[in-house]
Amino acid sequence: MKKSKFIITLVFLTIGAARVWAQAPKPYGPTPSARQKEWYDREIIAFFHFGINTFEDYVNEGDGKASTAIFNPTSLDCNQWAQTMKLAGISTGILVAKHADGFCNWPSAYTDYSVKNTPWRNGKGDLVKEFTNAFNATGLKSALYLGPHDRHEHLSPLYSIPKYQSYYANQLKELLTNYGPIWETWWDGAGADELTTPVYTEWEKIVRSLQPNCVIFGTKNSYRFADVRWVGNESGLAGDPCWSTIDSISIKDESAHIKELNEGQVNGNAYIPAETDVSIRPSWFYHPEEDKDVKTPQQLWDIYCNSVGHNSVLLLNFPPDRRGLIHPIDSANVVQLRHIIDETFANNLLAGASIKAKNGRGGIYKTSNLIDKDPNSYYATKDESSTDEIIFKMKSTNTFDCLMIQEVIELGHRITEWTVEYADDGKSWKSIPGASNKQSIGHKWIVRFPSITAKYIRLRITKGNASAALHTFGIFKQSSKLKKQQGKYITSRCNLDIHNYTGFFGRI
Ligand code: IPT
Repeated sequence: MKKSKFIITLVFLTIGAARVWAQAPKPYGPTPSARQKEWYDREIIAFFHFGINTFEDYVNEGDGKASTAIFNPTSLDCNQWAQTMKLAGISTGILVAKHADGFCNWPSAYTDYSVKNTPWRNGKGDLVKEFTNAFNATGLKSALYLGPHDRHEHLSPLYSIPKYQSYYANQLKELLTNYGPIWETWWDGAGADELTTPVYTEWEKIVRSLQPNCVIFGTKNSYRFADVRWVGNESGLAGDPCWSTIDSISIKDESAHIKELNEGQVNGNAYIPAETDVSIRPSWFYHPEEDKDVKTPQQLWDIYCNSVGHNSVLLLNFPPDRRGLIHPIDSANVVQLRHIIDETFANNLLAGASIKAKNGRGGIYKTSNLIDKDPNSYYATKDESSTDEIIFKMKSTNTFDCLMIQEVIELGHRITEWTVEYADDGKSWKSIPGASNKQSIGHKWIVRFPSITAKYIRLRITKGNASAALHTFGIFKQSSKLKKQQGKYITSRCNLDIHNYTGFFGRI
């Protein structure tokens, strides 16, 4: 063989060997669909409860009898909603098109109980249109809640009759045909026990044919069609652990399965991650007496860490007021949440650390991928290693009180037990409070703890279903803005609309 041929052959053999050696890990168990992946990447979704209840005194579930004459927002402006969400870094909004009272926020052709019989915009208004137009124009995604429970149409116990089923189906078609891309639809389980799976089977066909990318939030009898599940409470708390997998057959009797909804099941047969719905105020609809009870940025940060940071997506509700605007306290607090999130995670203190792993896969799956900011690169262990020990030696000693870790969700839940420790000398390891024997990771897991100062960090993966595949690992110092918040300080400063807000952080 000529020398040049030999060298070329050698090069090809080496490349081939490296490829085999560093082949991508194979997925394990149920994995997310493209829709679920897109949903996870949203992290926070805004919910908007607005309708005829807004104009009644302290009503959160209307009886369907309120007169349409009371619906008259004085300065409704969905651009203000969209701009606020943009400032808060929230990419998607779900508008309640029809709540349990049956009042339609759009001029449905199938009922008179709608905006067309109100004084608002002289009966010519269409809130769904204004909402979707404003969100689309701002580069945000629109989504709609069409409550299956309708106390105006419903002559109990007649949900089962074809008349109601086609009434709902027709409205679903209106909403999914006339308003551009709709990214999520919500089948609230509240009051919907009578609705059977065959009914949802027909409705699901409508969703899938008209809006193939639309994520279905399903509950109870619609559960088998669900892309995402209810988290089991309305307090902003996803479980610990919180697996994206769950046995789909076991959830029909919801009340008997609140724990499974909250925590998922480690080897569940279906991939149906939890969506955490919670209101920024005590109620879902606006009531002026709750202006003093808006969740503070600190409370919202807690909720973020317990939902997004527990492998869930946060669905945070904003109830627009009787003017049809998001109240300035709500706007200010959610924008400050965004500042807190961004400031906390801007600086991974492991950046620049030297990293040693025991069971690295090699090739492109290198340890430095854990601390780069590339969402496509990841670290992986060898196929035969479902455990690992990864030591980070920082350039200098750092103080931190938070850690964040992300798995490669397309490859399924792989890691099932992990622990993080610290040391000054790289030898005498101490556990980080709350970071021992953790279980699920999934899209994102966050742990907060009292401040620690150290130079070495050790991530131990102690059990797994398959080789580990991790996008990100980091330690952080929580935003200094959290400390500055004392009691009602934030809310007392923010009494202007978002347009004119010059509060705590200056003009935004
Ligand atoms: C609860 C429903 O039972 C559940 O299916 C889901 O839709 C959830 O609401 C959404 O928050 S009822 C509520 C009063 C706990």
